[in-house]
Amino acid sequence: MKFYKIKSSQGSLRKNNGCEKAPDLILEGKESVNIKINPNNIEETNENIFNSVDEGFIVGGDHSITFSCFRKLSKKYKNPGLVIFDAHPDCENDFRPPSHEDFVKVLIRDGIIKKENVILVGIRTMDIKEKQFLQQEKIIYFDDKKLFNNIEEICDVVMENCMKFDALYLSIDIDVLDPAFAPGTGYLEPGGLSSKELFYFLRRLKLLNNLKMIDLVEVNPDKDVNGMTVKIAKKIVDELSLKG
Ligand SMILES: [Mn+2]
Repeated sequence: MKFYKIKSSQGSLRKNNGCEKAPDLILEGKESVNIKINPNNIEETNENIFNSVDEGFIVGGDHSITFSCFRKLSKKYKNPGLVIFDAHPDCENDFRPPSHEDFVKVLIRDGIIKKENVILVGIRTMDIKEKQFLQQEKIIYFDDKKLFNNIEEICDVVMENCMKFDALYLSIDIDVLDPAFAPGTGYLEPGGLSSKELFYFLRRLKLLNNLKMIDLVEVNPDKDVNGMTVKIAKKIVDELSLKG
């Protein structure tokens, strides 16, 4: 599997400065492609991402990088889908260029993805505008209440939906995990998945033949405790990139 580093926190609205340090730590010892960043120009960074990234595993960086990575996948396939593990729906505004709080809404509004091809897992904090957007647009999402005691059945539903896509993009915002497991990130949201629960999902999702692109974002080494978030991030990379 090909690895890419996107060392940028430019789309984090200064709320997760430091997450640009994560790729070097998480992909330590793995041969990877460094995407060129212009720290003063996010539009140029986004263009570089779009031009340089391809199928494989991408480590960020803030969540806005998914916008350009998914855009690339959408040029190669007719019916790509996106499964996002995240505490937040990232549908707040539709700023251009999109920030890490908006990129899902912008992907939908700009017609880069069909709204029925978006699946959100692990949502537990959203503002009223975001809730209305998800409901109006009938976006498939599984919040903390739906997930409670129901992980296996929800995973069945996610898997069934994913089989309809000709290419699958899996995006993991580390804040989907409970802060007890992953404290090194920008927004600490209690009530998240345990690492065991996340690994259950990932072990099943990686069996899908249409899985083409994966990203892992929002890990912030500056906010980490005993390096545990970086460690779990490394395990996520290994789990998804190694066979068996
Ligand atoms: Mn996010």
